[in-house]
Amino acid sequence: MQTKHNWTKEEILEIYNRPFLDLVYEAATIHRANKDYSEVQISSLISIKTGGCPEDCSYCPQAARYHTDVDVHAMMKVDEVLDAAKKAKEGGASRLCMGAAWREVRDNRDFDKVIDMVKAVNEMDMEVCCTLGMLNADQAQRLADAGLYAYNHNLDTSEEDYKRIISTRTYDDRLQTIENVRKAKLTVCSGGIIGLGETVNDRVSMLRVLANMPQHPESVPVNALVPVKGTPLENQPRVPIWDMVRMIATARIIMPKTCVRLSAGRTEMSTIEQALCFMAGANSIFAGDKLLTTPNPDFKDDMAMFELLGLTPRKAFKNGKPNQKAEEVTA
Ligand code: SAM
Ligand code: DTB
Ligand code: SF4
Repeated sequence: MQTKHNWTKEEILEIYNRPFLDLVYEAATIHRANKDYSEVQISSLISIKTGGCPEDCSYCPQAARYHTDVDVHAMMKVDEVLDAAKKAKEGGASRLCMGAAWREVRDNRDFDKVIDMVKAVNEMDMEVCCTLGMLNADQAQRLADAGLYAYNHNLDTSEEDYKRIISTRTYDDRLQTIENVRKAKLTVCSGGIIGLGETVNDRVSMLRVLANMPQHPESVPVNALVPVKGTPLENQPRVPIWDMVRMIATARIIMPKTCVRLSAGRTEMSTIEQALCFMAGANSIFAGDKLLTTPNPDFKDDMAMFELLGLTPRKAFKNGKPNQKAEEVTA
């Protein structure tokens, strides 16, 4: 299937606003054209450096300027990360995503440590993902050389709405890092959050930026805001499940080969609600009892859900390693 990269806002808005069941039916039909539609990719998150971040992302419990209950933690040791990776693998995860509360990567001893972590987890035959903030081209290449599989860098919201949510960096900064990640031939994981007080137009605008990239991100996380006490968005109401399903279905239709990740917010969702998300084309999740700092359903419950819904965890490196592939990774 050819992917399209010249979507207009009107086209995406028309899809997003379709009658709910028509939208889900169309997304499910596209999803089912993929022979592996019942496979779900499982990633486990680990916060290798927690809290104390200089940025002002208004949703984030790790921003130093907000007074949240998050305990600041210095960099974890390589051995601790390996223990967590082992536990995640045993629980069924094929990918480990290491997150750091950094604005950007600096070329210092902490980055050297991350490189060691990437090498060691890669040797365990797990896909390794990092989310460390902004990267330059050399840093992206160093991560790729160490065996990194994917880099997560979310757009979070629309360009128009960005300043309301984050003022300490620009949309262009975000796009530049994604370009650096692409140049190093890493796979791209980039998506956003709904429930920030954005409009439908903002959601569509963000999806359009993702879908019009020269190559679609291999993974698009759709997060529902987890409102955290002490952050400016602590009183935001819970995102309606209908909006979550609409976002997932729209992403599935406009980026048919991408892994669409049902990300933060699952603890507030019933199994039936999650089933609707999988029906609408979600084919990856974060599993493990914690996201970065907030709770997530535990492995046991997720495996019971997989059993009930007839889903299977996807094996690591199903599409080869990023530096070996000639063409776009398929979901
Ligand atoms: N500091 C790096 C950065 O900002 O790219 C990496 C870590 S940051 C915590 C990764 C992503 O987590 C953010 O881009 C945002 O999408 C998501 N996130 C953070 N707080 C969240 C919340 N309260 N609810 C939902 N998603 C959240
Ligand atoms: C993504 O899109 N969601 C994950 C991961 N990428 C790094 C993070 C969600 C964080 C939710 C808030 C927390 O646990 O701190
Ligand atoms: Fe820092 Fe990332 Fe949180 Fe923003 S989202 S405050 S950059 S950890």
